[in-house]
Amino acid sequence: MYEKVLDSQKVTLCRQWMAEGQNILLVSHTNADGDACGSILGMAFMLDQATGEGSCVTPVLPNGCPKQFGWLPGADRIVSGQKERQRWRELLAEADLIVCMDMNACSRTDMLAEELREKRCRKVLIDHHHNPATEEFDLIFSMPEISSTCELVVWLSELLWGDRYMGREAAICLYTGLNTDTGGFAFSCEQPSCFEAAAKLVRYDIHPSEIHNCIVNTFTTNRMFFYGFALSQRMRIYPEQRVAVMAFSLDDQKRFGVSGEDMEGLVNYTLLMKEIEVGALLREEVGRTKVSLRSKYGVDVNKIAQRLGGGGHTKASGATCQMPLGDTLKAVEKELGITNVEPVGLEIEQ
Ligand SMILES: [Mn+2]
Repeated sequence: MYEKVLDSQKVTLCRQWMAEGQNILLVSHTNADGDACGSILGMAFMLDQATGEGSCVTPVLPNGCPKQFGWLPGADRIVSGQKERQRWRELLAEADLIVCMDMNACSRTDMLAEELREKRCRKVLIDHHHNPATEEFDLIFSMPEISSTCELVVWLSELLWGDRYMGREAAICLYTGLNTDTGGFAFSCEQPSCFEAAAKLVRYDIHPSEIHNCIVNTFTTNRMFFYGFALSQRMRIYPEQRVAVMAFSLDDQKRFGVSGEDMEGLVNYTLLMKEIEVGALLREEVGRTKVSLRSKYGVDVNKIAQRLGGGGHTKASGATCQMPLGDTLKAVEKELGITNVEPVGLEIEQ
């Protein structure tokens, strides 16, 4: 699969660098999702075997492994750049190979970005986001057309090492990224290769239903009550524009004791409405607002996110706006073609 895209000279070079690596760091983006966690851990399990005696492979996430993916095999190996600042600096100083995964630029690691950019050593990028920062890496495997970084790791590892180092633990991690980045094989999975990668992983004695339970069926009661509040009280629906927007203040979040992690996936609920094509979720943080965008038909929300200073994929993207919630809401609604329109209200017959 993808032999044509994954240039054999680049694959050979990558194999050589990985074999020569004594201290290898696998790094992904802040607020890691299933694909970020899955790709660095899946690759870590394979590199443990592919590297020589005495070499050290360390997965790193800027703000650690999110609680929701703490069950992944190897999650306890992940170093949090933020919480373990000193350890990160030591690891970085020692590193002779850095593999950045599921991120297109060092800036995606926020507080680690500058140190990462300035570090001089071999740097490889394995990713599926648009517009990779080509000047920041020595070797780039960038495939925006592929479902997930985890799928890319499945095919790249096959070219690197055959099936030699694939095993159950790596397969669980990689399947998780495939599952989450496609919303449970619902979008970004138009290519047969996505299912072929899943089929390949399932051969390693992994159980999709168990993984599904770990990924999806995990709500706390508070989170469930918050979703009820979000859908009934905080969703603005614009049928004419085929858009729905949810916005949450810091107070809303405090009231239910929920964090950004708890809102993971909430934006997708907007698209459950037949008439809605584009959904947005705004979450206020101190001094800034995070925006998530989703689209189910032809609208390219990556372009919209880019105009807001962010990016991502055609059907799923995001941005961080350095503005309070109200101003961000105005900016987002303007980008979505909503100006001077009243949202549809909840109509309940008394
Ligand atoms: Mn991804």
